[in-house]
Amino acid sequence: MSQVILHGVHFRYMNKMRWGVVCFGLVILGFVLFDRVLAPEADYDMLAYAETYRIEHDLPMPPQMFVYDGCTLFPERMMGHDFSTACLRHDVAYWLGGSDADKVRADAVFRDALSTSGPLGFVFAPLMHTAVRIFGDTWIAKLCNANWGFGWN
Ligand SMILES: [Ca+2]
Repeated sequence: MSQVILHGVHFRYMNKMRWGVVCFGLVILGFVLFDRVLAPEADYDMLAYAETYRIEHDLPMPPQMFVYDGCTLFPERMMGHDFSTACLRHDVAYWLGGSDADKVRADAVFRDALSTSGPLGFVFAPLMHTAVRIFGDTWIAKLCNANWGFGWN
């Protein structure tokens, strides 16, 4: 008898877990869609900057054109901070891609730029740096076409 009850409790728990996973997935999907709708478009100056960056770093031209989507899954401006310059440079580096060491460097440059972006830079810099270190080369970034080396997707 107790085994049946335990089994029932276990079953209900698993059912809730499954719903939790589905809801979490929907929240992430909604967040991604919301971010994609608000994403800015790459203007001529951004494309020129990307090309200059590529030439300066002596990197090959990826087959896909550069696309700037703002700070991926994060606002470009908030609480007196403007992250757009840091995010643009970071996006260009991600568009071009390269080795793991190149990614570590690109993420470090991003962190340093964020840390001087405003009074709370010391909070945002480690937060966003950790996010790009962990998710920058995963399916989540790929879902946004913002993964490491996305010009080569
Ligand atoms: Ca981005």
